[in-house]
Amino acid sequence: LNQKGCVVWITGLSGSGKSTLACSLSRELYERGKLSYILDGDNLRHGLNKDLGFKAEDRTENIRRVGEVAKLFADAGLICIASLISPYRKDRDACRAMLPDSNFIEASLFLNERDPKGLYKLARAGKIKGFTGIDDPYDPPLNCEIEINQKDGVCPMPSAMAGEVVTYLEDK
Ligand code: GGZ
Repeated sequence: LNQKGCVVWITGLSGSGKSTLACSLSRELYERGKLSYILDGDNLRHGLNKDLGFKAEDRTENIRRVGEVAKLFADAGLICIASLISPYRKDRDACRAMLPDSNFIEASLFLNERDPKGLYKLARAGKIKGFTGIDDPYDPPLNCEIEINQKDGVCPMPSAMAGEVVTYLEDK
């Protein structure tokens, strides 16, 4: 393999576009001959993490497990793309600490709130309790490697967001 393993950890609120970025990034990497694998929070909750809910301890365990699996993929030489809300800074930092410095790249997504699944509406109506960003906390990263924000109030295209990450990885 002509690549070094690492973990690209995408954090952000529900609906911020984490899965979209993960897919687009994986495609861009494939086009450059780089092997990646996506660990998506929402998907893993159907299998590996199906015993976990959204209490603080469960979220922490969710992040810990995904961090461990991501480390295995990185050890195997893949670019592992983890996309989870991962709301607590201490949990993300614990995953960072599992890897050698520079092999953990944290990308924070801050796009204007979208609500494709209508979850915010339900949370605001009190029909989902403990929803991140409504009545459960989100600690934004303090100094992450990559920050993706709206530009002039416009969401960047998925390929442009992925491009920012690819550029970072190429520069490294
Ligand atoms: C946050 C929730 C909740 C609560 C269900 N809080 O946008 P989605 O719908 O498709 O993806 C979200 C997913 C979050 O899973 P993660 O494993 O990424 O979360 S964490 O990192 O916090 O462990 C959302 C849905 O689950 N969802 N209930 N209460 N998101």
